[in-house]
Amino acid sequence: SASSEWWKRAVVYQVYPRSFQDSDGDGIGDLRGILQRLDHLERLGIDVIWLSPIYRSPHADNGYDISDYQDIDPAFGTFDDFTELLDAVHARRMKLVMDLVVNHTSDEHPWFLESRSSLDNPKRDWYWWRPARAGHHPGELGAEPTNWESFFSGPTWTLDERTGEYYLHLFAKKQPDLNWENPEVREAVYAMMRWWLDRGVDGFRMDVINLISKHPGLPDGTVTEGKTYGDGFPHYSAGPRLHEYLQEMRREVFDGRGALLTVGETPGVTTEEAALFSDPARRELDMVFQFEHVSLDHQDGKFRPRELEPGELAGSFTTWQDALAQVGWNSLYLANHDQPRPVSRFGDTAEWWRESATALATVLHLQRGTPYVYQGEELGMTNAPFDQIGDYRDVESLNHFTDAVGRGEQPDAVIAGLLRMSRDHARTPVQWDDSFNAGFTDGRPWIRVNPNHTRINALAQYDDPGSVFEHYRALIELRHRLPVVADGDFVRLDAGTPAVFAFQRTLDNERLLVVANLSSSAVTPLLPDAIREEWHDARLVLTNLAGERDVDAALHPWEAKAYTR
Ligand code: ISL
Repeated sequence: SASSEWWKRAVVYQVYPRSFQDSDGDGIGDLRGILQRLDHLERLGIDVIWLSPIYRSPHADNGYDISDYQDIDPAFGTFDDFTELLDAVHARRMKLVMDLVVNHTSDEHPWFLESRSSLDNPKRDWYWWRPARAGHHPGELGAEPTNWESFFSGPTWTLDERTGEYYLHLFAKKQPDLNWENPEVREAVYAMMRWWLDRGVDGFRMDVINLISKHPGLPDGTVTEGKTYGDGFPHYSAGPRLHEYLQEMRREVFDGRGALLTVGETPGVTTEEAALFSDPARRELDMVFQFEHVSLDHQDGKFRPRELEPGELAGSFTTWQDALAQVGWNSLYLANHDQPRPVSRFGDTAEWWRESATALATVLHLQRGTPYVYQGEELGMTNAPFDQIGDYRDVESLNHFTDAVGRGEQPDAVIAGLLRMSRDHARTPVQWDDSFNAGFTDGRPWIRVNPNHTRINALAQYDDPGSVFEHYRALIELRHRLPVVADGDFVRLDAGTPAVFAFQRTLDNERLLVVANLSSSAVTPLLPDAIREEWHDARLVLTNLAGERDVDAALHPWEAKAYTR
């Protein structure tokens, strides 16, 4: 029903608490800091906050390694702080969605401590333990049970000396994978989820949820030339019981509860799978995050990226719009805490910073689906100029550096890759104003503040009608005001040049036309005659430049326009 699908009209804002706002001067963002900045979110007009993990954690992966699912990490505050934040968010008629990280726990979680304590511990089977490969001694080179490479470099298996067996970790050594085959694991996770919902949270963003079912037998992956490890992805993703688990979770956790949001993070998901996950009739998830558009520039791995060809980004968006047109629902995003800043990656920070940040936002937000804004994106924050390894904090970047340099790559070349693609670009503190440390902290920030905060910051953008912030605010307002933005059909239009992304949205008698130049050169779109006639003299509802108003006028670099009829 319409009310249960409230998220079709919603815009979600992701808060990465460590980098959002520090309230106590320890240099780490916290819950009271978020409370202090709720005005910013209300001003922007978002409906939902997705809060990255705040649970107790050793912070090997900034909280994506959880040692207690039902407690707040002291670095972020107390449970009372959390309750106060949740109440304040609700008082402003916003919702709060939590991050759910249940593919793995921390190796310091009591479940894992028990599991590793002996071969016959009742929780032994809660994780993936395997002996050394046949014919190998534990600890020997190549003795790992499979040849899979971890997301964060090196093997996915670590030997535990005490019992002489290996445990599986698709991510860091300190993130052992839970064994979802074991029904006790699933019941413990569901009970924990119900506990949070009972406390009033409004749903979950589910970390790497398509990795929870592994293919039994755990076969080796293919080793491509020049690589030490194999690609285990086909064997540990989208396993045979994945949909069964999600349907079970839906029954055990969500049935009979009110207006919640569930969004799965699903790296490598295909359009066909995404339709299955988000088909309401199948009762799994409301929507998933797909990764196609944020993988287009990966070439020889993510740290050796390539430039995109004109039109590639628009082409990928169109594929997903078309694929989920009848069944399922798209989530729309350019950024999150794992991705470089979109204006640096897809736009032009040299000459067209403001124009490209707003053009990219326009084509994203005016698609069909639920848009997600990542903190600082609404200010046009850029990648950080981190040219020394000491600037970096992220476990993925640091492991990659050690690994690549260990294999003989030049440190400078490895840094060049990090300068393009490190997750730390998303994790520099939010730039609130032009003061020392950008208003983020009175102390020493855990990661360097981007020096361009003197130019790019929230305070400078509020109430400036030409600012990136005001453009995001206008896009969000348009979605709330016009049903066609939220739910209209999407049809890509041929604009005669791949640099221009043009599309039409239709809902009953309401129509929206978007024409955007996603390049740093001026171009003249050549729209189909019928479209030009129909939209001649139409009402321009949104633009990022004071250019020509006609639908077929020449477009300035990164000019984006939206019309309604
Ligand atoms: O950024 C990536 C590495 O290149 C992605 O592959 C990322 O690891 C993947 O999308 C899973 O991300 C999620 O789970 C990770 C955590 O580090 C990420 O922050 C989280 O978003 C493990 O929990």
